[in-house]
Amino acid sequence: MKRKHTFGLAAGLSLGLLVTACGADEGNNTENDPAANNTENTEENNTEADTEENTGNNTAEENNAAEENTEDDAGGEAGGNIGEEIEYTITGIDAGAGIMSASDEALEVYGLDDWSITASSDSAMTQELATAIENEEPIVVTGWTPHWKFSEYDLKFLDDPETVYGEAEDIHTFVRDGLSDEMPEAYEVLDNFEWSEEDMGEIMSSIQEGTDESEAARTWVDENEDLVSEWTDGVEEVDGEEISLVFVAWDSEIASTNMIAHVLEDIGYEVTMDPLEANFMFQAVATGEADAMVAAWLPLTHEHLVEDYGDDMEDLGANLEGARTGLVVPEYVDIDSIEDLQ
Ligand code: PBE
Repeated sequence: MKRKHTFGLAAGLSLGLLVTACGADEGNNTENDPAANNTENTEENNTEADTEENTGNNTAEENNAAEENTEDDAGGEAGGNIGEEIEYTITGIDAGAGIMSASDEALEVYGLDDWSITASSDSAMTQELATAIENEEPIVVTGWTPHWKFSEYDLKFLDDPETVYGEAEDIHTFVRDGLSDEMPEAYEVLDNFEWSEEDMGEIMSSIQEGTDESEAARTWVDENEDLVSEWTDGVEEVDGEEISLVFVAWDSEIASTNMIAHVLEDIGYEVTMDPLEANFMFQAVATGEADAMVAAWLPLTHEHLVEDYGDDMEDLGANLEGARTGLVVPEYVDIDSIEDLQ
C-alpha cells in the first residue's frame, strides 16, 4: 500500500501503463487496484469501441451483413470477403503484448498487406468480440488460451501453417536475482507453483461472471488446499515481510497473480501487485524493483523480453504448460486458416 506509491514513482518504471494509467495514482488499496484498473479500462474501452462502431464502420458492416445474411452466414462466404467486411482489421490488445508482434509478423509471412491490427486491451478486445458475436458479425481477434472467452463463446484458432505463433507455450515464473537468499520462503513457494489451464480457468470464469478478482482467487485457493499445500508444505511462515509482484492486466495474468498473492499472504507476506505494460513488468524484476512475476510466456511470446532482461533475473520454470496464442474467430466465421485472410 505505501509501497505502491513509492513504486509508482520509481524512475524508469513510471508505471508505463498504457492500459492501466487511470487507476494507478488513486489506488491506496493495492489489492483492489487491478480490479479498479480493469473496471475503468472496460468502461473506457467500451466507450471507444462504441464510438468506433457508431461512426460509419457499422453502417458499412450492417449493410454488408444485411445483404449477406439473406443468403449466407456471416463471414467469408464467396462474394462476401471477410477482409472487406471487417475493413481488413484484426482486433488486437495492448501494443506491448507478444501476441501483437507475432501478429505483425503473421501479416508479413502470410502476405496480408492490406491488413492492420488495432491496439487496445484484453478487456476492449473481448468487448468487441462480444458485440460481434451478439450480432453474428465477422471478427478476427488476437486470442490465447487459457482465457475465459473460450468457455464463454464458440471460438476457433485459425490454422497457422507457417507456425508464426509457435507451438504450445508455457507460462514461466521469474524472480529477481537475490530472492532465494533474501526471501527463501517466497522463493520456495514460487518455485513450487504449478497448476493447470483448468485451474486458472476457474478463477477467470468467476471473475468474468462478476466476482471481484481478489475474492475469486481467494475462493480458488480455499477450494484447492491439496494442490496449494504442495507448494507450501514445509515452508516456514514469515512475519509481514513485503513482497511485490508485477503483472500485465491480461485476464490470465490477473487470475494467476491474484491467486499466488493469496498463497503468499497465507504464509505471512504482505503482498503488493502492480499492473504494468509487458516490457516494464520484465524490467521491474530485472532491476530488482519488483520481486517476482508469474506471467512470462515462452518460448516465443516473450522471447524478445527474455533476451533483453533474462540475464538479470531467475527463471523458475513453467507454472502452467500448454498455453497457446494465435488469431481467433467465432466458429460461425467461415474460414479456417490465416491463409484464408489473403
Ligand atoms: N498474452 C497473454 C500475452 C501473454 C499472456 C498472450 C496476451 C502476450 O501476448 O504477451
